[in-house]
Amino acid sequence: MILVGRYASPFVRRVGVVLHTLGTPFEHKGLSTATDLAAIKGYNPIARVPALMLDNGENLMESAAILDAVLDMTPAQKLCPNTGTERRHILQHCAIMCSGLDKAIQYIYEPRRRPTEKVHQPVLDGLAEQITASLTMLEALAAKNTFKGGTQANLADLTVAVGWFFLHKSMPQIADASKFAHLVALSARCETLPAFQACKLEG
Ligand SMILES: N[C@@H](CCC(=O)N[C@@H](CS)C(=O)NCC(=O)O)C(=O)O
Repeated sequence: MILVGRYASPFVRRVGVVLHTLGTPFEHKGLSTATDLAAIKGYNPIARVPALMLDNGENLMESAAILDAVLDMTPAQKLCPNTGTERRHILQHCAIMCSGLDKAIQYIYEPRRRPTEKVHQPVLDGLAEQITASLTMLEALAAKNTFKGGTQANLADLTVAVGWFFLHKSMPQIADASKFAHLVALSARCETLPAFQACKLEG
């Protein structure tokens, strides 16, 4: 298997962390959407990461669909049950984090991809509000001890920990540690795990 994309992307990192947690062997190609677009298109013509090339040459895209396939190929996995209420909750918690992350990526791209005079502050403010809503929902869940993290981590714990780490690093004014204490604690319980250490952010 080949995982394509830099761990600076939380979507790539959550796939890398899951692969390491499961003990699935893979090669990591840390290609950047900023500098390696042609190479990335060889794996995903839509030029987005993560992409995962399976050993049979099939290319997968979108972290949720990639992880669904990876878990399906790992029958003994304990990160997410195959059916039932717990599965629904885990996938919803991943969705809350990934929705916030989608908005965070837009927040980062907005000023980079437009001339300065075309950056519209109300758009950025709206995105910041959506990112905050995602974090507020997750903090409330974390306060109820939803995310065990550490060696008991499930797919949602791993995703939320990866997401928080990215958001706090890239936009601390929104992902303010003083407002999201339970997410900070979850992150601390996860970042020391070997799977997280194996997927350190580049640069
Ligand atoms: N929903 C996607 C989001 C992936 C995503 O936003 N990837 C970014 C890097 S963090 C990317 O490829 N950006 C390039 C682009 O969308 O043009 C997933 O879960 O995989």
